Amino acid sequence: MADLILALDVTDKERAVTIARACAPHIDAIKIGYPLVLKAGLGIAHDIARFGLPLIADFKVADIPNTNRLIADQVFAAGFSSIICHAFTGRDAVQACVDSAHKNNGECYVVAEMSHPGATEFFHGGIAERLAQVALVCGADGIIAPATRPERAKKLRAVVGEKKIYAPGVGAQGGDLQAITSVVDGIIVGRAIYESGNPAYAAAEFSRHCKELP
Ligand code: OMP
Repeated sequence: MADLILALDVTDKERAVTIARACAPHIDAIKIGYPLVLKAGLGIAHDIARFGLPLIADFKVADIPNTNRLIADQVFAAGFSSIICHAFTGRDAVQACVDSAHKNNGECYVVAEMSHPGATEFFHGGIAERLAQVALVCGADGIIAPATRPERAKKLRAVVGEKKIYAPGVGAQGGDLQAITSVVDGIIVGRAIYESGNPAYAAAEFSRHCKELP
């Protein structure tokens, strides 16, 4: 059983709100990031948060600690409940995001390994494991691991233990829903829901699989 997180990467504000409203009964959280916020403005966070679901800010924050803190504080002031950051910047930078999140009763997720084909160029060879270790040391709430490589998500599970793992890559990126759901705490799905003819139905179907599987 895993949570279903909708990656709402549409850029039209009205469409985003319509899809969020339609999918809300079937999903456990909504993730938005640069595509929607840069077009619709940061205020879109409040418009989406009113559907009552956790709202994840996917800005993959990757700056010096002070700038990370300034970014994260704005994210939580805007109505988000979680933030995603990178960890290659080092422990102090990740710690700034984690501290801001916890000060604001929110959560921080750290990218351990990405889902796209090119991610193997830098994340493999022990790097993802080290990034996951940074998440642990900093007290982050969880990591992001690839649904496109369930065997890697399993390896990262061995590093983070009970910490949450959210996995993008099912659907448009070709990840196998069945193979990943038993390994992680949540799957992140975008295009396979919001580009489908009936996003609410697609979300309900993903949700049914997420909740049915062990
Ligand atoms: P779809 O490929 O349309 O399902 O969207 C996946 C979502 O997850 C997008 O918002 C990506 O930016 C995000 N994502 C990845 O696809 N791969 C990663 O490694 C990390 C993320 C993420 O941090 O959410």
